[in-house]
Amino acid sequence: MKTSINSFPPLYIITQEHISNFSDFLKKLEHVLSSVPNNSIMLQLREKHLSDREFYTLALKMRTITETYKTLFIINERIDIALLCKADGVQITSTSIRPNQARKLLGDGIVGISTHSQNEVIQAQQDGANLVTLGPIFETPSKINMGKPLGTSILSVQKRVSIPVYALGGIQSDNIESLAKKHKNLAMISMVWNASDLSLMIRSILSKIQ
Ligand code: TZP
Repeated sequence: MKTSINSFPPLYIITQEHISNFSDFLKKLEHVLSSVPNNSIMLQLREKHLSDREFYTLALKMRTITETYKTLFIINERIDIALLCKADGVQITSTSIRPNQARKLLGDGIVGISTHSQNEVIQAQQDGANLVTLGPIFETPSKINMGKPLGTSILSVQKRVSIPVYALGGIQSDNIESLAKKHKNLAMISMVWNASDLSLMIRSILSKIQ
């Protein structure tokens, strides 16, 4: 899929590292993507517990579904697998190979960087990243070794860069309303995947940020 990388969706959903039953997960994913407008979410596959072969198999199937529903599909860290499954891009960290090196492999694919400070955001843009996640903004149940929450004021860095800054970490029903009033690009794991009705949850989040 070729979607303009200048118009990223407001909601970036990252998988929860719990996928074991691929066919159930893929059915759920297809149901969700068929119920939200095309290109309203971007999806990242981040399942570090899977073997390379399992990860690739799942990525390939997700690529088919995301292509059908015109959803940007990003692979966490594995540039080789992103290339093999023709994903739209990769998400790497601020200590991975530099974005311009990743770009030599990916061509015009999306390069996202996970950042944890304003300086890292600015550096990511200078290095040619297309987007960043910045976090953890709040205390998060999903990743305990991420360090202290950064708080929402750090998101003012969005004014200093032209690439989208996705707030990540600890976004939940008790803080999303006030966060969404200040900042429109949100990334999340548990709030989405722990919902009993995934489609309803995603539509409700989109109504707050679109
Ligand atoms: N990086 C910074 S916080 C985080 C990652 C991967 C976890 C976010 O998960 P949740 O469940 O949305 O708080």
